Amino acid sequence: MKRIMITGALGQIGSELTVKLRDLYGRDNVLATDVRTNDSEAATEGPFEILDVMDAKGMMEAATNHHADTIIHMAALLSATAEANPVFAWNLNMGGLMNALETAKELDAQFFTPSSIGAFGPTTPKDETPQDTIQRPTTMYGVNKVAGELLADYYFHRFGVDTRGLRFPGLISYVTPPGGGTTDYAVEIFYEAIKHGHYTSYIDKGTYMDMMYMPDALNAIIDLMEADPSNLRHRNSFNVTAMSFDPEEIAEAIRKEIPEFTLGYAVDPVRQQIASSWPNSIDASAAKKEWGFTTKYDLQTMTKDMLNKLALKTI
Ligand code: AKB
Repeated sequence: MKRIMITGALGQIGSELTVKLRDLYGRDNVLATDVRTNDSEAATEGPFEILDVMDAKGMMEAATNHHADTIIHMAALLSATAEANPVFAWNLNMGGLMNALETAKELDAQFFTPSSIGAFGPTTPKDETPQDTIQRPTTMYGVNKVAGELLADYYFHRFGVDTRGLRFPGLISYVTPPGGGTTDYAVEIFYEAIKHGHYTSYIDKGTYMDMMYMPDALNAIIDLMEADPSNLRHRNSFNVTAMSFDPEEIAEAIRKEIPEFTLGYAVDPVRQQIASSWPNSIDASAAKKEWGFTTKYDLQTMTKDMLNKLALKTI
């Protein structure tokens, strides 16, 4: 049975991934860590430790004591927060990643960390962005993600660490809200639709970005980590996506469930500029070919599920 340690376990992905991994591999085999704690299932229903990913010694100790054979490194600042504090973002995103890779190297552990559509930039082909293409991002987050992909490849080639990663699009979930991302509007819109029947978008109409529903994202992580390494030509990181839409299209999907829903705009120049530098839609064919990536949810099925689940939460 795997022995997994997760960093950033109380974040948007980590809080659901921890629960799913405990269901799959056994509660006590999954150590959740984060710089803070709360009363979520990830923190309270299984092994949990406070860990700052900048603390290399603390990370090594936690992983060694847990006898970890798999490190899942999720702790990072997202794009908008990183842009507001670029020096801190570099130190946290790169320092944390380096410590996690060193831990995986010392313990001969398998390694996963997410990259992002943020690893692309304005000179990248915008439509059906290929797996292997120009990566000259113009955000600190993007710079961190490209450097992180290269670093993870380096640890594979130089030290034989079994590093794997996914370039995630915006992830949509009803469980834990994201914080500080550019794609967060596509989550907020559902909360506001339920609460007020109206949403004011900080991303402008006509701005297309890739998105995926959280259950598909969690399955993608698990499937990639379980994939036969002999089939992997790429490692860090695979393009994955389920859909691409602009604010008008997601509003239209919501209107099929809540006909009176209205959408307005108050565009935030910082996040709009980030969004405009990212692809409209990425090509996930390498992930499909090399380890069988699939998704279950499209825009309408995700919208229906999100609204149903959020409505139940607010009762
Ligand atoms: C963000 O918007 O920063 C993230 C991402 C696409 O990596 N959701």
